[in-house]
Amino acid sequence: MTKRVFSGVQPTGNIHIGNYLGALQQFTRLQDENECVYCIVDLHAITLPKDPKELKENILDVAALYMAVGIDPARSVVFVQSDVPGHAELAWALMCYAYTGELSRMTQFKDKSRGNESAPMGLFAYPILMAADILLYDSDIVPVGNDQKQHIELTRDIAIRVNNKYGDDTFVIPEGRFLKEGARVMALDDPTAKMSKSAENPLSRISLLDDDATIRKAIMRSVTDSDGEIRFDPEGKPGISNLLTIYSAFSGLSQAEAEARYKGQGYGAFKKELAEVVTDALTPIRRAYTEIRRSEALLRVLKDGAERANAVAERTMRRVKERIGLGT
Ligand code: ATP
Ligand code: LTN
Repeated sequence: MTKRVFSGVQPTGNIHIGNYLGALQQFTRLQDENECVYCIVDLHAITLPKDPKELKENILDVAALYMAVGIDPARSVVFVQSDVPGHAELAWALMCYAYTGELSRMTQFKDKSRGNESAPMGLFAYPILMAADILLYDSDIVPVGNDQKQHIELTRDIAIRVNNKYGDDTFVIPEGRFLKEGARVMALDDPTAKMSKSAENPLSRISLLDDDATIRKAIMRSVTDSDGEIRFDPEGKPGISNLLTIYSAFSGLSQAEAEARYKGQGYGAFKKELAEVVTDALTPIRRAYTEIRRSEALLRVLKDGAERANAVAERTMRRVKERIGLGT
């Protein structure tokens, strides 16, 4: 039986190789054997302040990037979250079954709100909207980076809770799909923090659309250590281990093979070759992106995607409302 895959990326700019290796790369691979639905989650993006013009552009940027990395709109549904009303509608219903206690344990909320009393309610409720995204499409598999593990667990808990109350066929219980390598790419300027779109220092990440010179600069300046040995040891040598992970993800060599190849060599030589592997991999993506982003077909893809997504979402909403007893 074909399975339903669902995932989303926020249109918040600076899509980086962490997003690519943790999530996007899986999206394309999963298309071959599954029915995939890939969303640009703009409702999630407004949990933190956004400039309206920039947000509109970023939505189209992510759509074009989806296709540039190989998501095929003829096979997969590609759409924008706010074009399908079911997301917000189901999120409200789920909010009535989620506990404030479990939400206040979400580490992403704690990191992003830092105890600030004027943190937006939407930032707190963010994981419930994510649960609604997933459950709306009866999704079986959710490919994401490691940082989303807690949100996937919460989604499962809420779905099971609702099923216990209203019947086991109310929601499909989804599973997260995490990669072994690349599921958590660390920042180049601080290998103890995850690579992030929102970090201030642009050299902390490699964005998919960076030019070759910028990529080289970020890699050459990346923080390592002073013992000079190329060895995979995430605890003791987080910088070098992160670079080895990136190398192995882009070169196709295993981590052990990459380590063996550079054993005894200096960091400088390794970084240079890493930059080459990364720029070689990103050049075709950047080229495809530029073409697709300019093309008029992009908006058509999103309109068609929203219609297909909406058909599934409406069916689920009818079922959920019926079970809960909502509506006329
Ligand atoms: P920010 O870093 O600003 O919090 P983000 O990149 O985490 O943003 P999303 O756009 O929602 O936010 O992430 C899209 C996908 O990329 C998710 O599946 C997420 O798990 C994955 N991802 C994000 N950062 C990394 C990373 N450093 N390593 C691996 N996967 C990542
Ligand atoms: N919270 C996710 C983005 C996201 C998502 C989803 C991922 C929103 N809705 C549904 C998978 C399924 C993040 O990566 N920050």
